[in-house]
Amino acid sequence: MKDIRLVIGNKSHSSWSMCPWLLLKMFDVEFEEIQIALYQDNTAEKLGPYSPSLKVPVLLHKEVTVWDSLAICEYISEVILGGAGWPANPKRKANARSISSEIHSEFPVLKREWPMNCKASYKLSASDELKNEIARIDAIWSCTRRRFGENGNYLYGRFSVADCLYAPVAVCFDSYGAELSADANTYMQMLMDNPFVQKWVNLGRREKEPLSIAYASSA
Ligand SMILES: N[C@@H](CCC(=O)N[C@@H](CS)C(=O)NCC(=O)O)C(=O)O
Repeated sequence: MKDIRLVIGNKSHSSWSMCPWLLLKMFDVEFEEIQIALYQDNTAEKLGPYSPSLKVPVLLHKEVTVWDSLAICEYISEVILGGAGWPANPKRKANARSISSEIHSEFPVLKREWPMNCKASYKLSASDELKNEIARIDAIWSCTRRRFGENGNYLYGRFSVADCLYAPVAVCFDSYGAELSADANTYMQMLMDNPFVQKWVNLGRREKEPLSIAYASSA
């Protein structure tokens, strides 16, 4: 058994699982992936031994259990990467933590109306509420790139936890054809070209549809 184990859900739909998975992959950390199919009759029974919240993702490291995607990314950065998951400069780190918390806790309309589905590739219209949320994300991406992105293609130049949190958003925007500014579109395309994002999306495309989602989309 490996020292680090990450419990995730279906790659096709589990946006939160993607965040710590991408962080571990980008920093070349060896880990064991434990995948549990969501929305099945036995999902809670299978998650029970690992997850206090009965949700994914969960990180198991030696005697420590961490759940909730942002807490897991914080733990990985601090304990496994020696802090390298965040920009080193305190001002940039504070900014990166703010935009990561914002996508984690806000944007209810995006999460409800345009949920991540790696298999989806069709234009969806956006309600006015959703357009406002997309505009806010566009501003976050464009301003962060302009202010802090001088040393690379990611939000703070080199890859950070903030990019992990926004990678599932890029998948949603790409799937449903979000209308973005040129700068935000360039960042979205760059995330979609990341080899580990591509790997996640391709594996997600090959998965069987979770039952409840299959019912919902055929109703
Ligand atoms: N705030 C949590 C949300 C976790 C969450 O909602 N996970 C979903 C999959 S992406 C889940 O486990 N759903 C199963 C369920 O609700 O039964 C996080 O950031 O990790």
